[in-house]
Amino acid sequence: MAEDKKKSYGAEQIQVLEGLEAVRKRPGMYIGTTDVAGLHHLIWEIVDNAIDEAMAGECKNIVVTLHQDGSCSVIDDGRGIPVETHQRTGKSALETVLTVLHAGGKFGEEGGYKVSGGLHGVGVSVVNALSVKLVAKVQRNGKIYSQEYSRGKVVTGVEEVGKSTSTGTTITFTPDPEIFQITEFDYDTVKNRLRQQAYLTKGVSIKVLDERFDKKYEFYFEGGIRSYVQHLNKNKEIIGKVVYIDKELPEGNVEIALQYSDTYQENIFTFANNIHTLEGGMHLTGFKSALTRTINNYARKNNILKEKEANLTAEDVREGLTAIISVKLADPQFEGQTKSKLGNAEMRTAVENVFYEQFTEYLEEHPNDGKLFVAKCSLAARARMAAKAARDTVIRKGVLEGMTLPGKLADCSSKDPSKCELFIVEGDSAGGSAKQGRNREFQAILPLRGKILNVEHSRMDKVLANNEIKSTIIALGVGIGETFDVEKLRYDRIVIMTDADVDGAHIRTLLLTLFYRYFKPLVEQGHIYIAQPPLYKISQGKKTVYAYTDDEKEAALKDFKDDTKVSIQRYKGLGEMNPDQLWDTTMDPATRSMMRVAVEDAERADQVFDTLMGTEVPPRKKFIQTHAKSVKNLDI
Ligand code: 0RA
Repeated sequence: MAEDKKKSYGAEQIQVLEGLEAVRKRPGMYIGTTDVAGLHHLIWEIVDNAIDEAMAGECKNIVVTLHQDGSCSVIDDGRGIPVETHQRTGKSALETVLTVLHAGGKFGEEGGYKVSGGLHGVGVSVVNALSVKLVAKVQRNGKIYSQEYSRGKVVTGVEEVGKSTSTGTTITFTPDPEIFQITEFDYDTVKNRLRQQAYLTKGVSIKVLDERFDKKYEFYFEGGIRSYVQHLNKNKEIIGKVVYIDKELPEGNVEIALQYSDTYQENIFTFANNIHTLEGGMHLTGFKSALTRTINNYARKNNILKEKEANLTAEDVREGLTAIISVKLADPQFEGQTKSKLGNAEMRTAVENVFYEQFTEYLEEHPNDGKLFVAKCSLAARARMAAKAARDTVIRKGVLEGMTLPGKLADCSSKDPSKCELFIVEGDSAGGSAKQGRNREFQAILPLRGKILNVEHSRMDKVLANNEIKSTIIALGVGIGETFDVEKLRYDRIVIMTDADVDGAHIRTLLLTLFYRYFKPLVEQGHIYIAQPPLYKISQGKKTVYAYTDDEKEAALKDFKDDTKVSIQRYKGLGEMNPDQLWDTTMDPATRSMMRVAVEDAERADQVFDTLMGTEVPPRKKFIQTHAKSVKNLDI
């Protein structure tokens, strides 16, 4: 018996070591990637554990600090990770949480649903395995305990280091440079994620402090996802109030907030256990069908929709709708290409039934809003029919089908899309330089004249009637709307090349809006890039260097000896560069740098577009003034 116990105890320890060793061998399996996205997963994992405490009603404050020395700490005022001996492992619960895969925070807990966060709940032990140093400090039982680890291995036992009347956990970790290519945390990435988490967890304060750059921010949303919807709609002309539903069911918790605005696009964001389900899933399906059913029933019952009129379609009732759907359930199944589609079928019926019932009740109790919503949807229906007629005419006339490449496109000679690039260039003069400077084998140039149409405020028939957009679509080869086919893309890389000024930033945003709204897969699959032309040419005698930022310019000036004259040329536009210079600095794959556009956060994209494109002028002006200087801030 004693022998048996010993054996299994030994086996446990071996399993623990093997477990964390597996994480270090194949980190990608646990945190997705070891690039900057994977790096930030470490923070999300710990924050998610703290949020679990908040959702259990045990934690009110979370503070994430990015320290000077490259470490990050996450402080919460939850119950504190237990330090008592854990039965199964014979170790303290703290050590178990930090060394056993998937031990998470929820073992031994009764009732309620396990809400796993992070990359689907890989656990704090993964963070420990991938940190060159991790210190866990726990306030609990009137005491302060501390334990240190390195690369998942115990450095010190659980030590009592002081007394405390409060409770909570502080995890401070330094990502391991042997694992991560980049070990520097990004303040904006952290801030955006924390904002989202704060919306999803009402009543909890989440702070981010950046000691490296002396920045800080605090998020606290009493209204939860209701505030989220208000935030998303803040620059829009709203229609009616925010409708809010929060219901606890046997299948889990269903929380929905929605509001209409006078825009044409729909913005629905769904979450399961606080994880953004980008690919949607059962909760979204249930919501959509209940929305259509509720509005049609209400419109018929109140005779706003006449007997002879057709039902409003699912698209009609979603036009101009902003909605957040957040469900929490015991055993979430994540499916799909990026494991971000909720597969639990019981959630479809749960959301559908609850939303149908409660939204119907809302409409009956708020007849004014009811009428406004139906009017908006009916308008969408009429516009849809008119737009379809117009679009059919446009398409019938062969606008896109003829597929004659636009005259101003200087195409490349290779016909292998995987090798080809399309530079979309602002203005004819820069277009001319680009045409002469390019490698015509695989680089095609499409010059655009002046501004393209703002697609945010136009329906597809208008979009298709715009010449600059038409040329772009034909050059891409992918079609649009129902005829869109990403397989037909003629270039693997589509590079937006605009001047480094406010107009350039505007044109770039218009193009990004076009791609985001009508060709989203191109953005999702990473086909869209932004060229990075230099800001300065600095020469002395025969020596020339290009500077892409002001810092680089300063550094270059220091490098030159100051006996002969140094000339600095500030490029105001691409047109000022001759073809060779444009090739050397911006187009040559061997030396250029380009920024790949990623839809990391559709919400932020929408914010950027709304701010830049929205009809309200003051916020737009402000945005351009604060961000026009720095290209990198305009990422969508
Ligand atoms: C295990 C059990 C309990 C809480 C936690 C772990 C916990 C984990 C983390 C990670 C970061 N902050 C955390 N806070 C708590 C339940 C504790 C109890 O029942 O008293």
